[in-house]
Amino acid sequence: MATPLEAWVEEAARRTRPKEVVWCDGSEGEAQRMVERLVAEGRTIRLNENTYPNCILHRSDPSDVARTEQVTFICSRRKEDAGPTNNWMAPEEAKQKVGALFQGAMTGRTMYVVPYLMGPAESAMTRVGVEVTDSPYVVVSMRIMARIGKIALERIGKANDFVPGLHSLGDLNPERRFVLHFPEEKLIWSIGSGYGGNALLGKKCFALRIASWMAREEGWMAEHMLILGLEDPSGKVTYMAAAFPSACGKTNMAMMVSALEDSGYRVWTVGDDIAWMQEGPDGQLYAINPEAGFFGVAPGTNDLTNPNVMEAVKRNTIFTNVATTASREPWWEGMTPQAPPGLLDWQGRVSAGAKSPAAHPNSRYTVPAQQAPRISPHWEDPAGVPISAIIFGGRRARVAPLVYESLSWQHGVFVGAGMASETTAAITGEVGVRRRDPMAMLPFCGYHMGDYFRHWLEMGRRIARPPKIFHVNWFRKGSNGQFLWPGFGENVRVLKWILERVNGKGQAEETPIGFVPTKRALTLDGLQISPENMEELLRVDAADWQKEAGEIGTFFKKFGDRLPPELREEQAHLTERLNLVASTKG
Ligand code: SAT
Ligand code: MN
Repeated sequence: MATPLEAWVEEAARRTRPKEVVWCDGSEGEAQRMVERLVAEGRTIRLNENTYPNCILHRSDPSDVARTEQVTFICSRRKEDAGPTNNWMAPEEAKQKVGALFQGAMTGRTMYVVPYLMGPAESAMTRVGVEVTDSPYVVVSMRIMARIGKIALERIGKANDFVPGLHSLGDLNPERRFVLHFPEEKLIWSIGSGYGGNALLGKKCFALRIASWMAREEGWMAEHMLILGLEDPSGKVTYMAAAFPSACGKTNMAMMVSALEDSGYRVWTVGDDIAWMQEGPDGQLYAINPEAGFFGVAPGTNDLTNPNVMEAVKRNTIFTNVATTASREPWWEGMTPQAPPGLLDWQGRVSAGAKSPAAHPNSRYTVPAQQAPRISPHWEDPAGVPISAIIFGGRRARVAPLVYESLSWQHGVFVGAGMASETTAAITGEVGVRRRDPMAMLPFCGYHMGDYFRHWLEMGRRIARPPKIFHVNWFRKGSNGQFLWPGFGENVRVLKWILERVNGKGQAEETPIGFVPTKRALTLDGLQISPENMEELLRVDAADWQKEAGEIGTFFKKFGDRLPPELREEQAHLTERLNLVASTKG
């Protein structure tokens, strides 16, 4: 008798007709054989063995360089369960239409079976997935991003409970590219892309879209959040989780080298992209990082913005779509002030110099988490780490101050639900347009977002000691168009204030949008910043916020009667508080 896993793999093979089926064990030898295949295929090279040992560069198809939200679907039985923010396709229609594309899609290719764990091996919060794929690049990437092979098979053996994911490169034609989620079946189908979140099915597809559905059913949370620990001078570590849209600096923040190290504030990395959280026995919210590696944006990364990752990516790293120097080292815009001579661009052509970027704006490094110099000793703790603060944020050139604290959990949910950010190169489409991105989950919530807000409110009522909720904005600009805040390691100054607020200290002024630090509350020693800039960074402009509140109200209309009434109330309260300020001033 075949096990359910064997039966599913056989069915996948019958459909896609590969020339062979290889079960991956996750070993180093296997990874080296995959790299040999990749090199033979011609789109992958080994980098300089002396300076970047065991590192490769993969050049993806030029039409396949970012996540494609327009071809990402939630295939729930009922359309309304996918909600207004997701693309929806009926499950039968999806199976027919995309099933036809899978028919014989692996002819002449090898099908790899990759069992994987999302979460530390010993954790009760950990889940199992199995991805079958015809891409060796996906296999070597999954080996870094998740815990693959034997370790996962053992866990399936016991419970026979896994999320299957069928992936094929197909013909890489964007017209025939689909990323499908069947949440009721807990099944993923992806065809036509070999890139990042489209193809590494453990990441966005499982750990966010499918997991968010499971989390609502089972009473936990699957969130697009980094996790970090902030150590204070007494040695105590306080954990925080932060949600920012793709390519807004989650990895840099999680790996931050604190500007306040000398006074005893250090940052420990737990995760850079996804948090699975559940209430612990002591009534606090506990988080695990379901991933085992970082898939970070390369451009802009350097010894100042993220020295920890610069150190981490010097070995055992996969680079995707970066440029290469004459000595076969990776390079990207912002790595060094000047482009080195003899550069090849991300497609392997002689670089056109300043005319177009040598590295693709969404080029990436894929690096094992344990190589991070400041990886937390608790990053694989089966119980997770207790979260004291949840931080929302985005890229906002205007309006949102550097930091503010919500007035309550319910108000914090409103803050998260009304979040907006300017789009980045992480997704196909226009860059720099502002879009509402609730909890940074717009592309990742696997069900109706109105129900998702309700689940957040419900969690707040259930958790005995819920974290405080904050909002940050590192990206506010002055009238000259320059960033007002230096960002990166200096962001620890904001985290320090958040820590103080968590501990019932930290000076704040109550404004209509929440608690904003007083002028003296932020530790600014050693930082060159003018008092005017500081003032502008913390300014809450009533007129700007009236407009913002109105836009949030319009956005909320999308959710119809599935919008929890609490959020409509919060929106009305914000408007009232703003009116009050305007009338007392006027
Ligand atoms: O390509 S991914 O979806 O993994 C990266 C991102 O958009 O955050
Ligand atoms: Mn992400």
